[in-house]
Amino acid sequence: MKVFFLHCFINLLGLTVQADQVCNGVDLDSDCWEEIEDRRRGMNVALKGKATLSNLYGHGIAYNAIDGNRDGIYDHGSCAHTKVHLSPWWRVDLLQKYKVFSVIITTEVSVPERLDGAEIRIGNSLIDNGVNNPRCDIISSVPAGFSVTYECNGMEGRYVTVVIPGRIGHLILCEVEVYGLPLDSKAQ
Ligand SMILES: [Ca+2]
Repeated sequence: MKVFFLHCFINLLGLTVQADQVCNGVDLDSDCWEEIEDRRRGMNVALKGKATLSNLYGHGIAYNAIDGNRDGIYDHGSCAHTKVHLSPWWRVDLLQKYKVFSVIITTEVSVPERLDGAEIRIGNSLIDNGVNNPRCDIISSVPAGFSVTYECNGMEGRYVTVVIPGRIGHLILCEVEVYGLPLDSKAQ
């Protein structure tokens, strides 16, 4: 047991917070450690994706949410922004299927409540722009300018869609990070 724990600790230097989140209260000999190893190898795969949104407001192009910059001030040019309409959505095409462990959302600083009730959808379908793919989580509330992690527990898919279902409004996303591993690498 001691050797196993030491092995995990060495591999996770600098990532102990992440380890605590995953394995808190879980026996050290459980599958939990395998999950941590998966997370350690996961990268922000959204950076290499192609983003799109339901329609464009101002200079808030879809790419701004995957430009690697969490700046939450819209005028700085790093947030994606739709016009006001029913069920606005934003989507990133990861270009291949991934096992997604988590999604980190950074909201805009002045009107973060506009994101309340948004849903994170992950899957392989583009029907209805991917808004009906399996749901990872609902964004209940993100403090202004904060980045919040949503655990997706290895959901599989090529497309990650954020949608505000059934509400008329703007959708503003300053950064969407998707941490996962290509499905092909999991099979090796
Ligand atoms: Ca950004």
